[in-house]
Amino acid sequence: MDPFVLMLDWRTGALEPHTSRTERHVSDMQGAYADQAALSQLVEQGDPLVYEVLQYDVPEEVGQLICCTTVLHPGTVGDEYFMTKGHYHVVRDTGEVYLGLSGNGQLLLMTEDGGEAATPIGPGTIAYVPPCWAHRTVNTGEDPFVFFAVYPGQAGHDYGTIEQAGFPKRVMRTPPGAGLQ
Ligand code: M6P
Ligand code: ZN
Repeated sequence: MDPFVLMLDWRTGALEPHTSRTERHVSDMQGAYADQAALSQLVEQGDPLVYEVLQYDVPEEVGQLICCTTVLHPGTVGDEYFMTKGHYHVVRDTGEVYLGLSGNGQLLLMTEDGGEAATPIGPGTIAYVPPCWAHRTVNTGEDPFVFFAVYPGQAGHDYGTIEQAGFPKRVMRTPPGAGLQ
C-alpha cells in the first residue's frame, strides 16, 4: 500500500478521509452497565449515541498499523458514565497507544490473571496499553471525550471475554445531592 496522510481535527476527532465510521448506541451496550432498567429506558427514549469510531482502513495484517479516533459522548446510564464496550485483542500479544485530544476520561485496564489499572486521559496524555491488557474508556466529563489510537493490524477485537467477565471497576457519577445534609 502507498504512503498516505490524514487530517485530524483535535477538537472534534474528525478524521479525513476515513473509510469506516462505527456507531455504538445505548442498545448496542446490553449487559455492559450495572443499571439494566436505566439502559432499557434510554433505549425507549431514543437510543442515544454513546460513541463513534472513525478509521482509515488498512489491511488487518502483521506490519500494518491501524489508526482511528473515538468520540465518546458525555452521559450516563443510571449513574454510570458512558463508556466503550472494551476489548482484549484477539492476538493477545499486541499493544496499543492512546493519545488524548479533547475532553476528559479514564482508561480502565485489566489482564486475564487479575491485573488491574486505571489512568486519567486528557488533552495531550499518551497512554500505553501493553500486550495482553484489555482496555475500556469512560467519559467522566461534560464534553465529548476524544482520543486517537494506534494498534497493530493483526490485533483484532475480542469483545466476548469482556461481555462475560466485565471490568472490575465501574466509574459512577456522584448522584446529585449525595453527601449533602
Ligand atoms: C479505540 C481503539 C479502537 C476501538 C475503540 C472503541 O479507538 O481501541 O480499536 O474500537 O477505541 O472501543 P471498543 O472497540 O472497545 O468499543
Ligand atoms: Zn485495542
